[in-house]
Amino acid sequence: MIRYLAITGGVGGAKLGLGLARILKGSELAFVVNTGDDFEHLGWHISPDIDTLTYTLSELANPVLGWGREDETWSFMETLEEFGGESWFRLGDRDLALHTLRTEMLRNGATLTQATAHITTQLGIEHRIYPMSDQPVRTTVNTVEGPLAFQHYFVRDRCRPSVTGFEFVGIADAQLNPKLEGLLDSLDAIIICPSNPFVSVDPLLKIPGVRQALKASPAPVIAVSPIVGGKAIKGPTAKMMRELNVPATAAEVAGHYGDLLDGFVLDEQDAALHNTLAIPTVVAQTVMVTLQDRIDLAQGTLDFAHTLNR
Ligand code: FO1
Repeated sequence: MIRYLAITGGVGGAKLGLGLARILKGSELAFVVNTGDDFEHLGWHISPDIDTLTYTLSELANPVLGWGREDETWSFMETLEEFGGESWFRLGDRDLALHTLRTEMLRNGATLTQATAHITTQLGIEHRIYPMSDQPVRTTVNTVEGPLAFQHYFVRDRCRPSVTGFEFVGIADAQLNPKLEGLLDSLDAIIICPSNPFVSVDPLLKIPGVRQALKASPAPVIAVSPIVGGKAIKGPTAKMMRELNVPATAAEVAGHYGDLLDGFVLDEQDAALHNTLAIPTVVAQTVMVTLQDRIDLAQGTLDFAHTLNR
């Protein structure tokens, strides 16, 4: 029976996801993944956060970038560039096989959940990866230069424009992945991995009824801080917080999730915040460099979860 649900977004979330997957069997742990970063590009349906987790769990991920595949070649991109095509979003030759397969399945009527299950099974992944919703939700980043589709903000413009807020287009008509509804009552813990709270986790939490459903689950909800010593390990979380005029601190991330949380995992660099928040905290090494770091943080998070009774 699935006892643990991990909520992930991009690269940071997938790192802890790998640690959890090394400890818990496929029958015990499932993942729910942000699809707000998804987009249609050059004719393909791209689901970057699902793919980052898929490649990470199947140990095919590019170890330097964190996204895409290792041992990648770029003939398609180079040739597209020669034609003057759009090449800001780097799609490797091997990676394109996945996007082609998924796009074809979706065109033939499969849901994103079905396409993801097929791909992850083919890659030998024993854990279930559930898109947060089968309905399209598309994150728009509002900036001082105007609204930008998420990948235009993140990849094309390298997170340069100053952020003023976020919109999740389609959210009002999205439903939580029905595969998750039956799970929530029997969970031992819900773990929010160290992903960007604004653009990786909020899209899930803003699906109508989801926040309430997670809160109503008997399982404690624990978040691992994506902010360490005032900085994001990867990505624009700290920059976004500064631009939104909130302090770029772990305490602010905990405050952002508010009463959803039953516990919060702080990094050693933020040990001074221990016992200063309204909820229980634990201090751990959250900066994951090695595989053992990922496993240790996963184990520490699970041990902490077991101490929290709702
Ligand atoms: N991230 C980049 O910074 N540059 C890219 O060219 C890029 C291409 C890409 C292709 C497939 C894929 O699954 C992910 C890709 N990513 C790229 C990562 C991705 O866009 C972001 O990490 C997430 O959307 C943020 O969580």
